Amino acid sequence: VKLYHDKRAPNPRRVRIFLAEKRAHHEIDLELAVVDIAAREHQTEAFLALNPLGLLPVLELDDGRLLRESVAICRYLEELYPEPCLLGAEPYQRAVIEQWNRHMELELLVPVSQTFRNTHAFWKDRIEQVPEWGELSRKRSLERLAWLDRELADRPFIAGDQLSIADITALCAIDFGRISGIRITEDQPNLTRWYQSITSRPSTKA
Ligand SMILES: N[C@@H](CCC(=O)N[C@@H](CS)C(=O)NCC(=O)O)C(=O)O
Repeated sequence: VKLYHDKRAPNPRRVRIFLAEKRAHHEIDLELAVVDIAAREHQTEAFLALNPLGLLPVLELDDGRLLRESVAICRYLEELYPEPCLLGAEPYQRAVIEQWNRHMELELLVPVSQTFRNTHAFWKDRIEQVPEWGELSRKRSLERLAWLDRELADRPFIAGDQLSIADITALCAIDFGRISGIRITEDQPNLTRWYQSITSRPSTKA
């Protein structure tokens, strides 16, 4: 089994952290293969044969079957390797985790990524940028960090009492914000406490 990833991109990192949490409990035979976005390796014919969208991550099974979309890959890993449970153990908990993971994707990772794509020089000759949309997305990202700080006042993790995929998505989004100057601020104690607790986990170095 092979996971195609890029070392700096947030979506592949979500899967690497998820996998590292699983590897603390299970032997998992999985090889990492770098596809460097900066070097445009994701636009080569060889990679487009794996994913015509040219997006990472992609999981390739030993029999050649392919899976893309971070959450689909994580779901597959969760089914094969149930410990620790990161997608929820019973119906309500599974739904709540899905809810929070979608919030972290749509309310945080999307605006953070849109800020980077539309304001950063890295994308200048790669995509058509709309700087105004980038600035609106920056504003949205900062508003969402303030909202998340309020949400975390009454619980240790984003979807409740236990680590879940929602924490992994949030961490990858927040760390990815740095390149665009989007950061947790000093007046966000709950988010700061959550961030310190999450980053103390060895998996987050993945
Ligand atoms: N929803 C997809 C998003 C995949 C995605 O946007 N990947 C980015 C890296 S974080 C990518 O490959 N970007 C290359 C590009 O936009 O050219 C997932 O979760 O897998």
